[in-house]
Amino acid sequence: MPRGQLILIEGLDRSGKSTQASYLTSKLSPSKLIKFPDRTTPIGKLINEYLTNKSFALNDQSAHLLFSANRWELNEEIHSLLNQGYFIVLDRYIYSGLAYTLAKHDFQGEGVSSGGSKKQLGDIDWLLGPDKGLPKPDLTLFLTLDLQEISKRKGFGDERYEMEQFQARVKQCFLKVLPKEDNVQIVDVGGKTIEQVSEELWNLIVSKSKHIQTNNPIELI
Ligand code: Z5A
Ligand code: MG
Repeated sequence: MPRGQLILIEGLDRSGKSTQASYLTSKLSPSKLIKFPDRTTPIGKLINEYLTNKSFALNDQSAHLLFSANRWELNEEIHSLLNQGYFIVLDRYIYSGLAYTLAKHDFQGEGVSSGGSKKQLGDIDWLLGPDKGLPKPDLTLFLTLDLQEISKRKGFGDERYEMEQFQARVKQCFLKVLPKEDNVQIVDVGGKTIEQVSEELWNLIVSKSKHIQTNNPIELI
């Protein structure tokens, strides 16, 4: 039996990832939505504390490793579902891991990052190290939009990284770390309704997913 497909919805803060990831999951069958960070696991609970409580002290390297460890917590489940033929829709994954930590490397603003040495935060090999061996997405759809539009969206500003200046840095870092491959598509969602974005993403999935080699095992990072 051919394996299922691993489809990643990545993007900037408030770009509509969760809205679109649940819609796409409902259109695909059989399917499962997996969101990172998964705040329900033992490590996910620590991450939730880190994101929602700005006085929760954790150095940047440890925070980076926790986000990766959270992905490893779901590794067996992802493999098992793919082997059963499921479409898995991921809401954030390794590129969020890379971009947010890389953005801290030379960011001076308050409240985002810890003190201490930041040398490793600018080293992409170091950043990618803990994710090596995780399943590699078959298709990545990256949602981007203008920063002014992001900050107007509901809920922006509640958590640790949600400030406009830092998000500008994150945007640059995402564009730096996203592989320039045909199975990584950048979608500008600015000024589009939820329904228009859904249609665009669905069309991309339909056109790209027929080229995914589901008789081959899933590639690893
Ligand atoms: N993080 C990290 O540092 N390292 C890692 O490895 C990982 C994550 C995996 C929490 O993530 C933080 O973790 C995140 C990165 C970091 N920090 N930041 N910033 P999260 O995924 O839990 O974050 P969130 O709180 O769910 O926000 P979000 O994911 O960025 O939002 P979203 O999912 O992209 O958007 P949404 O919830 O679908 O929509 C937001 C609002 O906009 C909502 O009111 C929608 O109705 C509205 N919306 C959506 N689409 C549209 C359109 N097209 N038009 C108008 N309004 C819209
Ligand atoms: Mg979300």
